[in-house]
Amino acid sequence: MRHAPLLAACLLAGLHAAQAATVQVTVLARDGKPLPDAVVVLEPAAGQPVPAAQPISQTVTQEKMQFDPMLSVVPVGSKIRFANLDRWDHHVKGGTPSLLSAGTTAFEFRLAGRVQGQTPPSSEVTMEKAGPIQLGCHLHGSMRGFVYVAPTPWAAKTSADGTATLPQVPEGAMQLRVWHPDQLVDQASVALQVQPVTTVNVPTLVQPRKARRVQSDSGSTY
Ligand SMILES: [Cu+2]
Repeated sequence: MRHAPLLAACLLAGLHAAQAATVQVTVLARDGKPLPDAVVVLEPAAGQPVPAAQPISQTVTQEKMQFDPMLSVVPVGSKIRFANLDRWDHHVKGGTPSLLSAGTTAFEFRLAGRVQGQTPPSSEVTMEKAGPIQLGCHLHGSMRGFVYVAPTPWAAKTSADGTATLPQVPEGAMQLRVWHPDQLVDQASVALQVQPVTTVNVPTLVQPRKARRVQSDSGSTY
């Protein structure tokens, strides 16, 4: 009889650990509008173990002078294959945004232009370190892309409506981190108590580049 409450507590704890929640995040721009292409990452609270995510293989193409997808989110250890679909050369470079703007690259290679009927020239890079990687091209300054290397299995990018859904998240205390290619400063992470269905709105100070350009365009007509 004395052991019954303890047993019940253990069963409850076991059930609790097995629960997986769905976390829906809505990220908002500085003007309050939904912010697409924001990366949302959940990390366990301090002291909790971080389960490793299964690395994946993904392709980022260079086509019509653009990286496609413009932003990829992959777990640490994933492989990105860069494939040139244009008929002309590209010289792909990548590194953390601060390194790249200082002219230092973590990797770079030239990909010859695609020849009709042949496999597109490509090269593969393993993403060893968590964090954002900016992509560029030595030959075409307007080319810009990003790979966000996530430290946990719970990461995604927001769609056009500013939302991202993270499935299979364990319940409990988590830190929510938000990153955006156009952010000027790091966003503070948000403490989150994950429950079976968790929705959270994250306002940011990010003004996406496209919107800024529209603003300056209209500004020039004054
Ligand atoms: Cu190029």
